[in-house]
Amino acid sequence: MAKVSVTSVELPPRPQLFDFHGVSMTNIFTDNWENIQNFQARPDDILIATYPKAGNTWLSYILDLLYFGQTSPEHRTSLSIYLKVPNLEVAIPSLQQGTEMLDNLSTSPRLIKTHLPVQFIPKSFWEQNCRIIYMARNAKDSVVSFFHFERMALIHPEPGDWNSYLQRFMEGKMVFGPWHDHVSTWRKKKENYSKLHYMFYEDLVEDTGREIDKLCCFLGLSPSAEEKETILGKVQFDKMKTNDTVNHSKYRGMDLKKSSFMRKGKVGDWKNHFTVAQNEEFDEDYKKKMKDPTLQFRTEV
Ligand code: PPS
Repeated sequence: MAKVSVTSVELPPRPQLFDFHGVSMTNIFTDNWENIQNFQARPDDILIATYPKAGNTWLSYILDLLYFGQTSPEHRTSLSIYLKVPNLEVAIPSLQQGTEMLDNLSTSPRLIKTHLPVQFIPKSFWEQNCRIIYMARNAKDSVVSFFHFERMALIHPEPGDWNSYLQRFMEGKMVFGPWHDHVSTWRKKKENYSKLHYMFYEDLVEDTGREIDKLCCFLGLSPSAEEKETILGKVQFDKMKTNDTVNHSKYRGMDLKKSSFMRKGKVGDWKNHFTVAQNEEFDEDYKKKMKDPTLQFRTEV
């Protein structure tokens, strides 16, 4: 079947959540399951893993610039990030599936985006001992960002109103499952998998340069001071917001009248959404679910 571009594709109706091996998912991310599970990772592949809305696009763009910013041909800089860093699990009808895009990707290393919980990662990534970067974002800002995203992202379920959305987030009935399990089980994986760099969105906001240095250390890269300055300039929120290759503004699947992909990029926007009562209930629920004292999130910087 001829594949059309993501800027012109006719979209299916909004999908429904269903239970998939114990995790809420939609068919957009499970239809290609056999190919996902049999995906052949290469030793130099780099997996960029996050729960939805934790800054995957930001990290993907940083890595793309670190690896290919200096050397890539002119045409590459005008390619959308979803083509340069394909999403492993995505399978939108009539579009190329993530695994197919990755099989056709000619870069080395391949940069690969995923939101899958750790137990769903294809086994070849572990077998090939690939480098994996996991970025986590605090739960309150994650749910706010996810809510606005699902209002506009037509390949996601209808979010409903804010209060019911927040309840559903606490119940873990979100695409890719509960936030609490996602961030905790990925963190646990660090105990027996050394090639996992676990980082926080809040730290990247606080000091992007410092976090890029840590990333480079993990990846074995040593960009010049000038290269680093150039990258820092390009990955600022305001710069990315007006950059069509990363702001998803050309993607038909986003109803830009409802929100924007590069929405606020802040730590603490949850304060503009949570009522006092919602905040108390959320904190109570959080305490019951997040028992690991070594996994601490900042809700303001
Ligand atoms: S997705 O759709 O799940 O892949 O979204 P993801 O890219 O993981 O996360 C989107 C949120 O990341 C914010 N973002 C940034 N914040 C600060 N600085 C920069 N440069 C940046 N780039 C992306 C983006 O604005 C989304 O967060 P919210 O809170 O909605 O603004």
